Amino acid sequence: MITLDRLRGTLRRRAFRRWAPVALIAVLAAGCGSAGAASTAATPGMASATSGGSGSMSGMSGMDMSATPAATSSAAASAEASAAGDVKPVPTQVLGTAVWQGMKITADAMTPVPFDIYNGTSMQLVNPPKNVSFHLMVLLNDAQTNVVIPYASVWGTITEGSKTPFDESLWPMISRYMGPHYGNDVALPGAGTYQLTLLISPPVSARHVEYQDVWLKPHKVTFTFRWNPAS
Ligand SMILES: [Cu+2]
Repeated sequence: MITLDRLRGTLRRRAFRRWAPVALIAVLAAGCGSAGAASTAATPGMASATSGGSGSMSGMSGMDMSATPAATSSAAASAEASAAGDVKPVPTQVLGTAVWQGMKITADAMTPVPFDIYNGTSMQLVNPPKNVSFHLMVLLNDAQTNVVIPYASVWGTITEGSKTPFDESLWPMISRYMGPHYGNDVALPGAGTYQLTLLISPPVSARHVEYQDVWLKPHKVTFTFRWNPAS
């Protein structure tokens, strides 16, 4: 005899199976107090990212908040790209890992995804840009407990020699299977060896006292990775 609870469980498992391979929608947790103006709703730069004033940011030219975020520039152009279904699956690939004062920093590449940006009032769908390569996900975890560390901000810069195909703030993002992370869709010009630099700005939040002496200044890490687009 099937009880209501068991039926619910079955339905839930079915839904899980159906959606598990399709990590579709990431919804932004908009803790971004500065994004009040509707016109800047798509700017991922968090107020905290600019507060460090640290010399380590000098190389990150894109800190200028007036720079056009990919979200706005790509949203319109990519609507067709997505509709055309030309987004290729990308096996999840680790681009690099590092540990900073007990914080594990992991950069992953995975299949590009559309995501919704919620600014507290309205929702804006962002489709992957044309010629998108992958969804860049940066995960910050306590290296000891593996618990996610939210409320930080992350700037990502990807270079290849003198070229800089990506230089943007990553969105604070939540998703069912990855939890809180920092991400954006990235378009690279092609196969090659690239350098990914992440500028991690400290979590801006109250902290239990075990975290009172760590992550107090922006921190930069650089990974070298090989990108081979699926053919
Ligand atoms: Cu994401």
